[in-house]
Amino acid sequence: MSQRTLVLLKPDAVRRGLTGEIISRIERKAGWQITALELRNLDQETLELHYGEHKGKPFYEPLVAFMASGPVVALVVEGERVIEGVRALAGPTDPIAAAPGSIRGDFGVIVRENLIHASDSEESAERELKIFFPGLT
Ligand code: D4T
Repeated sequence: MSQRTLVLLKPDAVRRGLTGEIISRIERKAGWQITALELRNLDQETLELHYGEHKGKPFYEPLVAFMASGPVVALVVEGERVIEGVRALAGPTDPIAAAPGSIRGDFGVIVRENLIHASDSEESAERELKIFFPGLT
């Protein structure tokens, strides 16, 4: 089943020069295509829309500040079971719990700076793609 997902390489990934490494892991998956890619700074409105479900939680304000602390790379990736697949490449939210071999497991230490966001369901993908790439058909 071909799907489309939103991927964000977070400011820590950009600052640390890991975007090429992470994108190449995505590109190596057979048949997946990167159909949009942009380096951009995220404004407060975009971040509130994207992370609205976490508003009110103790980690929300520091999370938004971190996500606005430098540019991110936003990508659209398309392909067979790509929503589940990019989440598997990323590993779980806590990088210490993430298995070596996953992006978070290989490069991350703290939960907030976990390098990558990837949509977690078809509904999230649809919602998030509208926020980040509203021109997409
Ligand atoms: P994202 O949404 O960035 O792909 O991450 P996850 O899907 O893996 O995890 P999430 O939505 O639960 O968390 C969003 C974002 O918040 C940061 N975070 C999370 C944090 O700083 N402290 C916390 O305790 C949690 C749970 C990390 C990812």
